[in-house]
Parts: sequence; C-alpha cells; structure tokens
Amino acid sequence: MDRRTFSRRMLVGGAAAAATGVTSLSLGAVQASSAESGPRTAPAGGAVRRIKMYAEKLPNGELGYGFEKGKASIPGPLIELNEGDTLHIDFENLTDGDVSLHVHGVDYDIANDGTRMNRSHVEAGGTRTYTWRTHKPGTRKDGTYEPGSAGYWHYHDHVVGTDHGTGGIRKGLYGPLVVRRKGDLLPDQTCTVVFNDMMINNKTAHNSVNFEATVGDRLEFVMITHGEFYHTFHIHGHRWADNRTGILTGPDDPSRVIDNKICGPADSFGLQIIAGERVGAGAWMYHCHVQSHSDMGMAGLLLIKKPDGTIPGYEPHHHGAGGAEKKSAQDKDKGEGKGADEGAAGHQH
Ligand SMILES: [Cu+2]
Repeated sequence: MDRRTFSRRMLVGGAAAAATGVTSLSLGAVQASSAESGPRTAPAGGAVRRIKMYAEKLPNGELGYGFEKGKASIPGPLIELNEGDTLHIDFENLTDGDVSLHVHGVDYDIANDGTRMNRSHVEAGGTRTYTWRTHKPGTRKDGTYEPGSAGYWHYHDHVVGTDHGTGGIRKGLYGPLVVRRKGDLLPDQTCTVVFNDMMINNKTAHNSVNFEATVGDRLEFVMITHGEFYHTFHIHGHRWADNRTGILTGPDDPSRVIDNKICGPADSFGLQIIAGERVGAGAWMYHCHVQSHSDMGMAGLLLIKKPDGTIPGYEPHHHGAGGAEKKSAQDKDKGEGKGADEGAAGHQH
C-alpha cells in the first residue's frame, strides 16, 4: 500500500462521522501495512460506534440522507462495518414529512425496523436512534452453520409516499452499506451505482454518473437496484466473481466469473476490480444491458487514467456513454454529481 492510499483510509476511519465533508463511515478499518504485504485487509469487528445521520430535502425537491446537515446526497453516504460491529445512528428528520431508516442484511430488532407498522419511523423534525448489529459466522446450538453479516447491503426509507417507502426511494432516500469479514480486501475507492427506475443515482439521461480512477487502483462497486424494473449491470473490460466479495479466492473457488449480472428491485451486490487490469486506461463504459434502458441513458463511464493523468482516446464532449455524456468535466468544475462526490468524499483523496 502506498502512502496516498493509507492516508485515504485514515481519513475515512476513526472519527469519520465527525470529520467535515466525509461521506463515508468506516469502523476500525484503519490498518497499516507495508507496500510489500499486498492489499490492506479488514480487521476483526467488535467496535461499537455512534454516528449522526440526517434526512433532508434537496434544493430540487428530492430527498437525501447525509452525515451532516446540508450535506445530504443521493445515494446516501457509504456505511462500512466489520462483522461484530454495532452501529447506533442518531437520526434526525429535517424534512417536512415522516421518514425512516430501514436496513437490509444486518441484525435489527422490531423497534429498529423503520416502518410505520411498529412506529419506528420519525416524524418531521423528530429524532430517533436506530441500532444495527452485525455478527460473525458461527455454529448454532443444533450444529448447523450460521452465516455472518458480511455482504453488500443497503438502507432506505420505508414510509414516504406509502407504507413501503415507494415515494422516499423514488426521491433518493437510499444508500449503500458494506459489512466486511476479517481479512476481506479493502478497496482504494468505493463506487456506488443505484439503478432506480430508469435512472442511475437519481440522475436522468444526459447526466451520467462517472467515476475516476487510476490504472491499478483496487475499485469496489456497490450495485443496488430500486424501483419498478429489472436491470442488468455490465462493466466493459473487467470481470468479477459472482460471490459474496466479488473476488475469487483461488483456482478452486467455484464461483462463476462474470461481467454482467441481473438485478431486481432491492437486490444488491458488490465486486472489486483492478482498474484497467490487462486492458489499460480508457473511458470504460458501465451500463444496464437491457438495450432500451441503456439507450435511454442508463449508462456511465469508468474513467481510468494512466499514472500521468491522461485517458487515451477520451474526449469528454464527444464520447458519451449512450445517451449520457460529458458529466465528468462538469463534475470536476462544479463539484456536483454523485460520481464526483464518491471520489472526493469517499476514498479518493
Ligand atoms: Cu435496465
């Protein structure tokens, strides 16, 4: 691991929630290792952490979650836990209606369900503490194997619009959750892609969500689907394993290697790739492979730079991804768009 990578990880670990501008929470993931020892790995879990989280109305009328007031984003901030961690979320509703926080994949009791059925939602201006717990794999009393919490999960509202949160999800109240197992490889950067109806991260066509990386970076994708449609997620030039981590553990790992995966509403999965491995730098597309969907703009770019910062063959204003184009330059200029947010506020700098 190089020094730059280490400092990135330092920034998102420890007091992540309190640090300004940081939209990623990582519990205890700060771990030093030398460049010779390979990728950094997730430590053992067991931490208990308390963070603040807000639901806010965005200037364009959409809704978002954020770790700080005025910093809500779509998708909401990345939350990273290690198996065994407990997370207390002091949640404040800054919108003018009821909202909630409902999570997939981890352990929560009925009081933390985030639904109206058990009054675990939050009224306008109200607060509530949600507690999420995670556990390591183990053996039940009956001798059967119990899986751990590790996985690529997500959270979302469950009360806006309907008792199923249909309006909240449509307006942007969703976000990624990664639970790691001790020893899982840590990425240099995590990119969240949410197929929500016909949008990516609530961006419509011609506002494609792009991500930037440098050849050799270990890139992690958290892919989540919401809304009314089934989609397929495809990345050009790269492949991953269809298993919990998206990484093959060795030659005998039976997981299928794929570069395209079907995903239905509320599905989520994750994967890691080495940017440009064997194929080099370039503006690599990722998109939904349902043809009419990609034609309608469900596409973005993975802008993989050479070490000198250049992207061969890439002209931002002429090489769009399907119906979407030139978001990267705009992102850099205005600092807007989730692609830029991910990089700047997540793990990139
Ligand atoms: Cu699609």
